Amino acid sequence: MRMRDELEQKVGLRFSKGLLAADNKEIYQALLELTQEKLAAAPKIQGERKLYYISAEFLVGKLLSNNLINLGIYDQVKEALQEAGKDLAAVEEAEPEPSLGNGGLGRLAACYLDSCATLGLPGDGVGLVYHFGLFHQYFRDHKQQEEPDAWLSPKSWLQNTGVSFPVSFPQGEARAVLYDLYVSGYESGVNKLHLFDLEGVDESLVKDGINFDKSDILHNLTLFLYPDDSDRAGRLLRVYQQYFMVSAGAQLILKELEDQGKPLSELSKYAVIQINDTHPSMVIPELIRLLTQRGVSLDQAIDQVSKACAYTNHTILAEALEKWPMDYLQEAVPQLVPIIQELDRRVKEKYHDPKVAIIDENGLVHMAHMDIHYGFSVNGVAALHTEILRTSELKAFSQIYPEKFNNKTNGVTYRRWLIHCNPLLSQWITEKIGPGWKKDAAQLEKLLAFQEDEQALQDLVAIKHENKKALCQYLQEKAGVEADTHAIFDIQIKRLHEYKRQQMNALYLIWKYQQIKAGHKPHRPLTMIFGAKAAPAYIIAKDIIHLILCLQEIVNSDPEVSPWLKVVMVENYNVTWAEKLIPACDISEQISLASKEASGTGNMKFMANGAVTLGTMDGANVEIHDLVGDENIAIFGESSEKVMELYEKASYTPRDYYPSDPEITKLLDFIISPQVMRLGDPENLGRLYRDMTRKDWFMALLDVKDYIRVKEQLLEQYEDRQAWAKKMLVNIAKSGFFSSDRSIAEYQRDIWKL
Ligand code: 26V
Repeated sequence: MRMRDELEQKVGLRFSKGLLAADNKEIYQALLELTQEKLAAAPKIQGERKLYYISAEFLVGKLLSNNLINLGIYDQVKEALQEAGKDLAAVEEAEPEPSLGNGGLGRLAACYLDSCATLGLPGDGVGLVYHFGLFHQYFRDHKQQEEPDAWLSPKSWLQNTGVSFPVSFPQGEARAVLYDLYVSGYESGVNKLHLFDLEGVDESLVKDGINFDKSDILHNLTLFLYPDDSDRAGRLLRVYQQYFMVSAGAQLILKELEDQGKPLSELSKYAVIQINDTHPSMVIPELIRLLTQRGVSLDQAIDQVSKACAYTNHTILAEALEKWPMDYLQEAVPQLVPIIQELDRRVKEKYHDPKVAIIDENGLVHMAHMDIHYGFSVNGVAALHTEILRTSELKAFSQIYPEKFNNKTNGVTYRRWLIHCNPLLSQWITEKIGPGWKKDAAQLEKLLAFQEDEQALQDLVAIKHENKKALCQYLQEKAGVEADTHAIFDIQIKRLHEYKRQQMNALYLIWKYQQIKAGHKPHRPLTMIFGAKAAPAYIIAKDIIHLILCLQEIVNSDPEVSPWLKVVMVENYNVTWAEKLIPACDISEQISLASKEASGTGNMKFMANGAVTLGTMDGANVEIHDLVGDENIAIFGESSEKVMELYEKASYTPRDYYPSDPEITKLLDFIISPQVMRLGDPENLGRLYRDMTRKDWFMALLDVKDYIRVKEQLLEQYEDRQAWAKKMLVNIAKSGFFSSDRSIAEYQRDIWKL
C-alpha cells in the first residue's frame, strides 16, 4: 500500500476522518501506531549470547523521526504528509519527549542502543520508567523552579508486556511491571528497551512542586529519577529504587535464559551485563542471590556473575562515586547484606590493602569496588579519563587487575545527531561523498578532499546560516528572544555543574558587556546560548543559573549593548532543544576544569555539525584536538596534570586572583553590583560571589583570563569566512571517529564478544 493510503487508513480507523481534516496530534497518534506495527514486524536481532545494558537513565529523546529514519520510510512519510498539506516537523512537535535521563550518561545509553541494533548485535536496555522523569524546569524571578514532568501518556512507545516480577522489601512485596519499547537499528533489525514500573505507583503522592512522601516506597519508587537525596529518607529511596531496578532486571535475565532452556549455571556463556556507572551495581549480589536460590552453588554463582558483569565508570568526582552506609543496606535490602559481606570477606582475605576493600573501616560500601572485583571489565569513557583511572583514582585496582582495565571512548549516533537534526548538512555530505557514511562514519574523512574547493566551503557557510535562521525563529517562538541570524552563535549546553564552569562563561559574558559599555564594539554580534538543569538540591548550581538569567535581562534590555550581544538561557533544556541548537552552532563551549569531565559527548555532536570547539584539554576534547590539529580547535587553560597537582598539594586559592588581579576583580564585583543586586536576589548573588572569591573549588579564576583571551582570538578568526569554513569542514570530516558505531564495535570486540 502507498504510504498516503496507509496513513489515511490509520487516521480513518482511529479518528473517523481523513488526513486532511486531522490535526497534528491525531496524525502523530496515527503515525505512532503505524510505526509500532512496522517495528513489530521487523526482524528481531538474535544470537546465542546477549547483552543487557543496565542503566538508571535512557535519555532516548523523541522517537518518531528516529524510528522512521531507521525503518527507511522517513522520506515516504514526509512526502505523504506534504501531499495532504501537512508538515512532519509540526507533527513531531506533538510528541512528548520521554524524561528518562539527566545528561550525557543517559544519552550515551540511548546512542549505544541505536548502534547495537544498527550493527545487528543482540543487546537490550534495562531500566526504569519514571512517571515524572527528572523534573520540568521553568524560570520565575530569574530562578530555576521545578515541577513534575508529566510526559507519559496512555498511548506511547511503551507497551505493557503483561509480565511482572516480585521484588521484596522489608515494607512488603512490590511488583515490577515490564514495559517494552522497540529499539530500531538503521536499516537493520530491532532490539528492546525493557523498562520497569512499580505496580500501584501513586502519582497523587506528589504535592507542591516535586515534593512527595519519600518513605512510602511501595507507592513512590518510579515517580522520579534521582529524587532529592539531601536527607536520609532521600538517600534510602535511591537504594530502594536501585534495588527495584536490578532485582527486576536480574529476574528478567534469568527468565530469558530459562525460557530458552539454557542452564543458569552457565550464565556467563549466554549473558553479558554492562553496568552503566554504579547505580545498577547491586545487580551483582542480586544475581548471586537469585542463582543460589535456584540451586547454583555460591562459588559457582560468584564465578559466573563475575564473568558476566562489566562495569563502565563515567566520573571521577568523589561525590558522584556511590558509597552506601551498611546500615542503609541493612534497612533497605537486608537480603543482600550477607552476600556483600561475603564478597568483601573474600577480597580482604586475598588483598590486605584497605584501599581496595568493598566495605571500608567506616562501614561504607563502595559500589565501584564491588564492580571491579566481581566484574571482568572496567572501562573509562575517553583516553584521558581511562588514563586517570589507571594511574590515579583506581591505581590500586589496576595494579591487581591490569587486564580488566580498558578504554572505550564515547560516541554518538549520527542517525540522530546528523541525519535527523541537520538534514541540510546530511544531504550535502551525501551529495559530496555518497551515502556510505551513514553506516560507516569513518567515510566522512573523504570530505577532506574539498578543503580547497571554494564552492564547497561556501555551501557549508550557507547551510550554517540556514540552520541559524531556523533556530532564530524557534528561539523567537519559545523564548521570545530576537537573535541576529548573522551573529556568531556560541553555545554551552550540558548539566549545570561547577566543574563544567558555566560560571566562567558567565564571567566572560560580564567582561564582554563591560567592554561594549566601554565603547569597544565587536566586529559582529555575538549570541551566547546556555541550556542546563541544576539538581534541585544543588544550591550553587542554582545560583549560577540565577546569575545567568539576571545577566540575560541586563544585556538584552540595554539598547547600547543588545545589538552586539544577546544572551539566551533556554528553559527546560533537553534532547529536543539540543537537536535545534547544535546544527546552528559556531562555537562549542567545552570548558570543564581539566581532569574533571570524563568525556563529554555534546562536544562530539557539535563537531559533527561543523562547530569549532573552544575547550580545555579534558575528556574527549583531547582526542578531538589530536584529530583536527591546533588550527581547527581553540584550546586554553591549565593541563590536567597541573590541576591534579594543585588538588594534591591543596595549593590553589582564588585569593591569589581576587582582589589582587584588577581585571578579574572587576568581573567578580559586578555580580554584587547594585545593577545586578537590584534585579536579582542578594542572597543568591552574595552566596555565589563568596563562593567564587573564597572557594572556587573548580578553579574558574585559574583559567578565566586565558579563556577570555582565546575566545576573543576565536571570534577574530571567524571574520576570515573562508578559513573558518575550512575549520568547519575539517571538524566534520574528522568526526567519524566519534560515531557510537565505532564505540560499540570496540565494546563488542574487547568486552562483549556476542
Ligand atoms: C552525578 C552527580 C550526582 C550528584 C551530584 C554530583 C554529580 C556529579 C556528576 C554526576 C555524573 C555521574 C555520571 C555521569 O553522568 N557522567 C557523564 O557520563 C558521560 C557519558 O560517559 C560523559 O560524557 C560525561 O563526561 C560524564 O560527566
